[in-house]
Amino acid sequence: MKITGVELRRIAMPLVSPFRTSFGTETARDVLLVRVVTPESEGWGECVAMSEPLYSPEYADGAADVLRRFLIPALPEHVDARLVGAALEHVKGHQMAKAALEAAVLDASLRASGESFGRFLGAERDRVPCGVSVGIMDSIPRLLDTVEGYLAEGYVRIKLKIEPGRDLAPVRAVRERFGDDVLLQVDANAAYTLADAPRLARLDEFGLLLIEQPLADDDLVQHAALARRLATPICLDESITSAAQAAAAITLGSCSIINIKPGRVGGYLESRRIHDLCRAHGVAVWCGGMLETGIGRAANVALAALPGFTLPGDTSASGRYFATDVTEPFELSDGHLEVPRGPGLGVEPLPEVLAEVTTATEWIPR
Ligand code: OSB
Ligand code: MG
Repeated sequence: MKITGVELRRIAMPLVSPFRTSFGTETARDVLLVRVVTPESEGWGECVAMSEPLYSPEYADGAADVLRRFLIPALPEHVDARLVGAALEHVKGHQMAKAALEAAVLDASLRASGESFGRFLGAERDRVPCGVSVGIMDSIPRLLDTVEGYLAEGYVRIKLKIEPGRDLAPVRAVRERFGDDVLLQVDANAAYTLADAPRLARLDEFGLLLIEQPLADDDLVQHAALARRLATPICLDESITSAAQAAAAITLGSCSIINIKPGRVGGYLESRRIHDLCRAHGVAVWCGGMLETGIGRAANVALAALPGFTLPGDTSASGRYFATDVTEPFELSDGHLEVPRGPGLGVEPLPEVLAEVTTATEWIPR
């Protein structure tokens, strides 16, 4: 497939409510979209880097820079979507930027051949069960109202963001109010240290599905030590940046569950390698989220339909994030989202919405 050029487009997407984690509060999503143009088709990729390097070292301006200067120029003139990863491998890091470019090339190529993302990846379901990630709130009554609303909408699993001091009380309150049957998990975004093990062990009594990324990104050995002291399974997010890191974490016993975010690991093909590895080792996986628009969501939902994704993901409906999505909205039905069936991602940006939210575009010819 010959690439004519690549567009980098920035869009500003206000969130329906502020999203607070242990690393900061988001009120809007500043998204970098990549559009690959070929003579036959075009393809879209969403870069999940946030505007500041607080969740990961990547950030949207940095991703645009590395795409423009190093990644787009490294694509061969005729590119096979399956070989994009290899063509970008000499550039270290920058997984989110690489993932967005690979996704756009894949989308263009699949649209040209008429195959859907899900079929290409090996999806075995036509819809996926959805969880929802609930930000840290100033008050427990507000948190309970929010959780109640999501349960009423049909979300099948609740994830509470936690941080030191805002952990035991919110979890206890949600259990007391909604009972032990609610699938409940927590996400610390690396806010604790191994010295907090006794406090984290107090979460054991709440029967959580998992605790996500309690310790720092590079603390695989300490996560293994923590895992030996907790009954609650440890799930890693930030620590898993590649299939090699996933293999190391499994070998060390750092986690028994992995959150797969395609952006964080460098793409959907690397995500599938992690899925295959985890499946072979009996490690459950689920699809994480980065507050994506419909573009990234379409691909995530396709990935989440692979057979090893045995836990509900952070693949929530469009309305969880945005009043108006850039694609036709993804809507929850009986706690599930449907996997798009059309060629490529099976969705595309709505031109009027896209124009309205665009803050900058840049065309990089080949
Ligand atoms: O740690 O999983 C995380 C959002 C942005 C950055 C990191 C995380 C999250 C979420 C939201 O938890 C997941 C989603 O609904 O997209
Ligand atoms: Mg997380």
